[in-house]
Amino acid sequence: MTQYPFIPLPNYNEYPLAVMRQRAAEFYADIKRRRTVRDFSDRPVPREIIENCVRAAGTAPNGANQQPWHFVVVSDPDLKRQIRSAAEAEEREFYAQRATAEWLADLAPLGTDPNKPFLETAPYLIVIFAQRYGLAPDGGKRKHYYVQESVGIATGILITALHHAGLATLTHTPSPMDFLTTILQRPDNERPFLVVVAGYPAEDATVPDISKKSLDEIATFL
Ligand code: IYR
Repeated sequence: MTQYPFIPLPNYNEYPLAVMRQRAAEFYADIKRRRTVRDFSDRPVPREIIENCVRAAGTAPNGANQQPWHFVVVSDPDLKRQIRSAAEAEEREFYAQRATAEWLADLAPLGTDPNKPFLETAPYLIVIFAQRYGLAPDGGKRKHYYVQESVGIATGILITALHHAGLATLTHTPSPMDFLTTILQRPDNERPFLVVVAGYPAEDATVPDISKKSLDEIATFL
């Protein structure tokens, strides 16, 4: 394979230090308002907003620029109903049998349960698929690298973009989630990674009163 042509770094913005300080502080202040929301409104959200958030996710750094992700944006009520029904069946099994006592005890403070009405209420379910391998033009398999890392970063950017646009999100991880492959008819090289539920929060939405670890707890500067 020949190397790509190299070009001068396009569109880099260097900010004066005072501006950089302010931008870092403002971004932190804004992103710390993000909360995982479980009560959604059914108010519609224009599709172009979601499109730009998905475009933002697609800029994520990733292994060998293979971009090993696919985003299925579900707004169709019948598909949402099917996803809710299958997810709730898995979750009932999870809460009743599969989860260990330790896991249930760790989840108890969050008040989650097998009922997932938001899967029908919210206007969008963005189902993120990880491409375990790619398909070459001749149909052969093309190895993908750092798939989990790449798709995880893209998902983080997606959630940040949705928050920045003014939407509420929920990261939902039904387990197992093979039903998403079937319902959404995805090819064999893809595995469901995570569901990001997006929309307006319900007017009476509540969230648990939890806090994040401090900088000292999460970071070491050497
Ligand atoms: N997937 C289940 C259980 C669940 C697990 C974790 I770890 C959470 O942070 C939240 C929920 C559910 O969606 O209820």
